[in-house]
Amino acid sequence: MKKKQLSRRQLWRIQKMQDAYAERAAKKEARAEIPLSSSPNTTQLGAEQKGIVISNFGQQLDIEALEGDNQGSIFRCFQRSNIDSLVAGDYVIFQAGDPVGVVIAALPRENFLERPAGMGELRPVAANIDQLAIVIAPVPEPFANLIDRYLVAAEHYRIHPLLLLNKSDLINDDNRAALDDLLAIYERIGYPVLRVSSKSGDGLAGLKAMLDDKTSVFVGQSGVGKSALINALLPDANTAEGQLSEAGDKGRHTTTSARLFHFPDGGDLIDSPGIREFHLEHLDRETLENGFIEFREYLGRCKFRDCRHDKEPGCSLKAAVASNEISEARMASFRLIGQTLEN
Ligand SMILES: Nc1nc2c(ncn2[C@@H]2O[C@H](COP(=O)(O)OP(=O)(O)O)[C@@H](O)[C@H]2O)c(=O)[nH]1
Ligand SMILES: [Mg+2]
Ligand SMILES: [Zn+2]
Repeated sequence: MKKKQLSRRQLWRIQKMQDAYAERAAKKEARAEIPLSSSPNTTQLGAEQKGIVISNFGQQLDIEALEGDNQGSIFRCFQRSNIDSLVAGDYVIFQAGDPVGVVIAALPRENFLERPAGMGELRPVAANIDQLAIVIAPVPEPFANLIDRYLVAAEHYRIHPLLLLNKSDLINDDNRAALDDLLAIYERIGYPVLRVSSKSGDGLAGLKAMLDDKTSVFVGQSGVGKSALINALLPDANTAEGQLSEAGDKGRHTTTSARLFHFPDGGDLIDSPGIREFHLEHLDRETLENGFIEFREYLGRCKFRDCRHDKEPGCSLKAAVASNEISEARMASFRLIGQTLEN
């Protein structure tokens, strides 16, 4: 039974993707906006229906219908001016139209990612994200501190993290012990860890299963194989082109807006180079402390209420490090990130 359901679902996903590609290809200049003069003709708008934001181009958005006869089709839409800025992954109520429809309401978000927009402002970049795939590799050598920064952000934005060691084909006797030690820290505190290779295909089936039914974002330092992994999972390279290629974005001044993709085997990806930059500077100390999930049971137990878990006597976190309940490396990361906070 399960198997049959899965393959039906796969076929539906693939059909949906193919429709979307065909539509985009037909538009030729998919990025070119429909002229503003063609405002929605209210007499030709379809029924109100639920949709999801695929991408926001500024003045216009691509909305995919989630129900009705046109389910799976993508519609170019304006949004009513009383709606706050919409981002990839947002659920909306919209009316399809030709050439443009209209978004009439935004539905509540489960969560969202945001980035600094200058002047101390933060702007949402993607919404309703279930999972953050933090990609590392034997080469370039992983920085525990960077992993910990992503984890703090994931906890803060309430997104489930997943550690992905890509390039498992490059694991050898020289690097195996160090990689195992690093990953053991995260396995021990309860984070899922997967070893995969976009090159050999090793572990990709397990990864696909983890992505199924979820909306994921991939992050990690340059060169770890994020694009290679995403391309292996989203086989139609043409779709990915320009959207997933960071190289293509260098030297351009426009920031490519985040875009939602459907994996053919299930699950969604929200991607754009900008979405992979997580910022922590605006977080407060309490958020940072809680971002280290294994610290939580010790918080509030230090001798001093305002303990910075640094030089203070009677620090419960330092005692936990001394007794090996908290990893030394995680504690070092915590201190390092703490130094970068604005307040
Ligand atoms: N050996 C090996 N190389 C890989 C693998 N995945 C990616 N690469 C290589 O790593 C380099 C960086 O990959 P890329 O996807 O551009 O990384 P990104 O910067 O994280 O997007 C490229 O030369 C890839 O061919 C893998 O699983 N095994
Ligand atoms: Mg890349
Ligand atoms: Zn303390």
